[in-house]
Amino acid sequence: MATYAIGDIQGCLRQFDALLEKLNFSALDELWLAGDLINRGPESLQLLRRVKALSSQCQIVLGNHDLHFLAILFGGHKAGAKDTFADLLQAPDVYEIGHWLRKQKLAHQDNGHIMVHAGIPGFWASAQAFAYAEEVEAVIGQAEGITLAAGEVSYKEFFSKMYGNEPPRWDESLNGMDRLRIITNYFTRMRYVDAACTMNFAEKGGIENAPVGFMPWFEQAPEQKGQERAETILFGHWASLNGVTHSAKHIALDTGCVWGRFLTAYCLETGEVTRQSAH
Ligand SMILES: [Mn+2]
Repeated sequence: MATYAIGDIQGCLRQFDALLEKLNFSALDELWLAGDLINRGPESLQLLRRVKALSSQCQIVLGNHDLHFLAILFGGHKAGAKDTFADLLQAPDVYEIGHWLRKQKLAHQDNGHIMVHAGIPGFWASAQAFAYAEEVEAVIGQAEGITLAAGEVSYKEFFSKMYGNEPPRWDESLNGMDRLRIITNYFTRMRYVDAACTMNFAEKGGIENAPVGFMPWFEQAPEQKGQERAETILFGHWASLNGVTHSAKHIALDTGCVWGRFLTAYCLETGEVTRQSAH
């Protein structure tokens, strides 16, 4: 049995199927999917149906594009001009898919590995990061029709107020929607941060494009010297890294399949990388 982590599929069903075939993926193997399962690519609906059917063998973390779909479905937002999941929004099973998708996680860990879509702030110890992820998961994955305490955020309210770049940096005293939004932004949208872990959302280039005063999140030092994370972090989201982090503890899985490059699988047991060309 093997565990394969795969980066941003973004509706590239054909390449996903070809990659599984290349891996000889069997009923004994497990898949870790690093989010952004959909959007920009051609087959978001069929991809989600395929992954949902495989879900007993899948660990999934949500990416910004997955959350964007959920914000349209449950938060009253409209699709944008660049969105390519009209088929999904019109499907008879869209709510069944949406309710299943909103019960997925922001962070998953097992066997010395952590998977997130974008990253984890350097100054969050792993246990802390998982506690924050669970705060958001508890809201977005809420059971239907439960009674909320005063001040508690419903999943529909979360999806209606999810968008935004504020607050700009972490503060433990944040609460309500501001707290949920910044936790979600760290896990699903972060690329460059400054020393105070303020996110820069404008720059999307590679490591060498860091804006003045900013660094890739995975180069940020831990709060206390000697507190380096024990786990290896697997992440997607940052296609322009093209798999390069210069750090054995940070595995970048998004190699831009939807932009005509590759879909990448990383075997957790062997460290072997398998690639499927977009063409
Ligand atoms: Mn992303």
